[in-house]
Amino acid sequence: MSARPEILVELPAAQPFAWRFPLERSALVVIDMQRDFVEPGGFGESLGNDVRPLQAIVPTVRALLDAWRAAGGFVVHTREGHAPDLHDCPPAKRNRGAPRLRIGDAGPMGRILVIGEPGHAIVPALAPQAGELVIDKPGKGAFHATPLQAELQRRGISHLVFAGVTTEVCVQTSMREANDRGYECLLVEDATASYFPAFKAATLAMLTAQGGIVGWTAPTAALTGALAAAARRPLEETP
Ligand code: TIU
Repeated sequence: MSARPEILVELPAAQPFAWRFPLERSALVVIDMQRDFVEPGGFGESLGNDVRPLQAIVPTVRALLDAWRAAGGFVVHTREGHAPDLHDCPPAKRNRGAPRLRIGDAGPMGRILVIGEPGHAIVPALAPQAGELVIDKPGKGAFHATPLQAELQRRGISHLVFAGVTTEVCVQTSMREANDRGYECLLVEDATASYFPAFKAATLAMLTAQGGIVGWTAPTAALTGALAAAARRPLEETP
């Protein structure tokens, strides 16, 4: 029996320098592409935000997902939300600020950020498929109070490619948690969005500063092109 050669996906133009990842030990982690953040009437809008910058990335995240799935890569989706009795929502989170609707209040898409409500669902275009992991998280980070670390370790995953919303809140928190746990991390620049474009730009810059202190970034086209090239390579190299 011959071992299958490891597929290495090369991103020579990643920031702050070239990145490569072994596809079979990598996961695409799509953070919180939920109706509550992306659509009018949800949590994001209740905080006073314009959701249009988040809506704008849905086709790009879909293109990334399509390419990752076509390459046979493992996909993780996260959803921020709380149990109906809100036992996992600290008062410090529920009572913060002066939103129009608080977590647990009834809105046009059901109770805000409550598991099982329509607004808690991932937008239909990015719905999880069979075999993909869905992580429900009560915090901003994907590792806090979730089984994510155990699930990744069980699969031998060492490299994480992040997409989703919002760049400086749940995506950045999750990437920092992952970096501290020893994962090699890359954020896909145009497959993430913030309600505040300046915060997105600052986040991309601070993650990659100081020699990639938190990780790397690259655009979707670099990922999709590299995945396609990696898929072709073994065939081309076969005499
Ligand atoms: N998913 C996520 O980023 N949760 C937030 O609350 N983000 C905000 O930007 N408010």
